[in-house]
Amino acid sequence: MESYNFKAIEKKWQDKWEETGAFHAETNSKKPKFYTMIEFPYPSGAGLHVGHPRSYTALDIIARKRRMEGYNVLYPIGWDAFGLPTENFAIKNKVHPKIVTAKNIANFTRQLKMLGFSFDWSREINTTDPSYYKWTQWIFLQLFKHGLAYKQEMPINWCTGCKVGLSNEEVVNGVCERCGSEVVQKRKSQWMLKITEYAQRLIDDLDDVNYLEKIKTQQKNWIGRSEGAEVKFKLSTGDEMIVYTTRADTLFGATYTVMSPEHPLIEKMKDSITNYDEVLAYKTEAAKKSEFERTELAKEKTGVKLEGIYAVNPANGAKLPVFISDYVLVTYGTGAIMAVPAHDSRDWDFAKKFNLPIIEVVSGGKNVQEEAYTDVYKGNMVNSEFLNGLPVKEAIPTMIEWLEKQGLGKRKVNFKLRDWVFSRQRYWGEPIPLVHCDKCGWVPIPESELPLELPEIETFEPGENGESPLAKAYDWIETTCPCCGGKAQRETDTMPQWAGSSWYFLRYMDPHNDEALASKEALEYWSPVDWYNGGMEHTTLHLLYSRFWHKFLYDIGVVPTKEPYMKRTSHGMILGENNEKMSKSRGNVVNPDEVVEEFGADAFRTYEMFIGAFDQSTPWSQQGLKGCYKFLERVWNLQSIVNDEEGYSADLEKNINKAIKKVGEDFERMKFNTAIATMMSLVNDFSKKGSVTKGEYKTLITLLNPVAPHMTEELWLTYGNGELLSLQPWPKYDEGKTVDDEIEIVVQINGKIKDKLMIPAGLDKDGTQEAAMNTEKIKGLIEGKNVVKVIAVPGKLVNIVVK
Ligand code: ANZ
Ligand code: ZN
Repeated sequence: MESYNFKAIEKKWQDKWEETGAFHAETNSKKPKFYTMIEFPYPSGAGLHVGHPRSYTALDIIARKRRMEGYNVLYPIGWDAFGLPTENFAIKNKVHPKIVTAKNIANFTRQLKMLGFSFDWSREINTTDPSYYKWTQWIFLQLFKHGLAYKQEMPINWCTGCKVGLSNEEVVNGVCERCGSEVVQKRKSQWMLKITEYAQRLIDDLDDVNYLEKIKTQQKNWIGRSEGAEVKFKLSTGDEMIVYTTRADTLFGATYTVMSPEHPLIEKMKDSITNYDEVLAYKTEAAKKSEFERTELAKEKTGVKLEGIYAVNPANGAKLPVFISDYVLVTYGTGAIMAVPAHDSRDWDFAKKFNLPIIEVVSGGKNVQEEAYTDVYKGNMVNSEFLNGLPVKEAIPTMIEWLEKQGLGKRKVNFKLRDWVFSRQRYWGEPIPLVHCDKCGWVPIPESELPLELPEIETFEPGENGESPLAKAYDWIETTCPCCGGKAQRETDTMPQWAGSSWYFLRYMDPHNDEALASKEALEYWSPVDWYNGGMEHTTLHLLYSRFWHKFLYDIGVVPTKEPYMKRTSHGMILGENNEKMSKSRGNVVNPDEVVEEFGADAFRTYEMFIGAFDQSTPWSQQGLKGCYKFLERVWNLQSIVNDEEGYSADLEKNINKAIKKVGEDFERMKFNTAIATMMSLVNDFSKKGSVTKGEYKTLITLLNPVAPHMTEELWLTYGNGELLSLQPWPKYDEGKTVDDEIEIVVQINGKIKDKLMIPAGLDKDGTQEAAMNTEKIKGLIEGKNVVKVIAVPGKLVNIVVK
């Protein structure tokens, strides 16, 4: 027997799989289909991070197991390759982003192939490839034609140093993450997508999919459905101010009102506002703050009273002061609120600071002069005329009905979700396929002109005022209007990085189609994705965006299902040895190339799955990696004790059947670490016994194949049937042979072990308790005592508490 030489083995099998097309997925095969997918990587210059293979190995295990179970499996890979890091690298090093991207992809490809994932490489896609983004642009055009894309002025985070727009993630404590300069809010005209039109359906259809519960919850919270009412307040100027409230019941407790500093009424009423200068100064300050800063709860409240005007409470005619304050956002509800300091903490803080009255309208046994009382489940209405005595939950609808009857308000549902800012003033993204004509406005280019390719330009820096680098491509910009034939200009903004990933799962189904984003046939056969794994950080962005696009495509008859993904799971992060995030600056980044060089891909894969509970963050450990390598070596070395028998031996039969069951079930539940532990313990059983039948050994290496595919294929050459192990059937077990007939339990009295006994395995709680209480020894010990409590843990122990 040769020693375990992963270097020779791994390359050999990777080539073999590729040559034989072992992992090709065939559209319309007679087998049942199984489509599983990981979030395709962004090919960064840093190469593969050890975090990537955690997700990839996990679903590779599932994909490989499904193939063995007889499914036609699609497990694809591609590149989400547009985006900022590449563009910034290109700017700094004066190379074309295309070249940077190609280089990075080559490196990622080498690394992924080195790890032996069973991807169908013939379906590889790249979002920056014009034959791909042709369809990204096509989808955008359909959105535009259906009125779901529009241009609007939006405040963006603007770095005064870099002179570029930044995403919220790039702003840290009000300064630019890269250069440290002040970040201000700047208004820019941006393309927006109306994801809000799908808000309700994006919530409702979560009932039809099998996502981790925490993912559903995060999406629902992000969409933020809120039920309340809009209420009209007359102003002394004769204008009408509409507020949004979820607590219509508290209307009698409103002691002032607040408009957001950007509220359009302010300008309209400027002649009646006697301190308009002060108001304008406040507006300017507020404009500098990001929404995050403005809504921070702990923040000291600020505001300005609009002198010279007042609002009238529609319930009791009380004259209320009107303030502007940055804690009220223009983008939510109606941009104006009725403030009830007794029952809202933000209003309470504000009232204390500005010395405004606090009127209790829900009596909950707390002093509202000292703290806002916000509980809606406890307490009854007071100081509220016709509502008095009602609990909050009844007072809300009663008040809304009253308002509706008087024509003073109406029921209203709001969502926190905002429309999707879809413009980037950047080069390395999909050009937006629209032109602007002075006569016709925004006009889509003809579909026959897609893809609209990025023009070649010299420098990729954004302009002084943050225009896209494309704004300098004059020849490209100037064009004719498809509508009237007159002069027109191309849009110079490009799409955000989220565009290409919003539909890539469809392209994998039919990646080389140039007539459609995918054929009807392929869409029918492969939809939906059966199992999709990815990071929790994508729950509210990518996962929501792609559900939105998919629903739209469903509405216009392009795709056959309402939802893109049937099942969604998520993995935890892999941290540095000392439990911190891996990062270049900390110098704790583990390089997959080095790991594979020293221990091989199989050990790397095994360790990534053994490292800890899959859904939890876990620190890397070189020691743990070595342990996994040792385990594989032991599996390999078992060859020296394999005999010729094909069946299972009597004394190991039970363990093997149990292992098949446990490993299979654990894989399905993503309990990869305990599946591997089960195989480790099986290897121990084999070693202890000193001999293994060929049948037993074959089962072990088949179970291990999805985790460590190279080594097990090599072993199969010696023990198998001459075919690829990857395409052998998944082992079956005999349920009857997976249960222990009898197991031993201990019996304690007041926590001290007093007796042991054998009971039938699987005996329930009551049965276990009864058996334990009735042994001669225990009966004698508890005789005449007062049994206060019995705790029975089936299969383990019974503790009797006596006095
Ligand atoms: C009166 C009131 C009394 C309120 C009370 C709360 C408690 P959600 O659940 O998030 O929808 N609000 C409305 N529009 C706002 C805006 N543009 N900016 C900041 N705050 C706004 O919360 C709705 C509540 O948040 C509304 O109900 C309003 O305050 C405030 F005891 O109205 B409430
Ligand atoms: Zn025109």
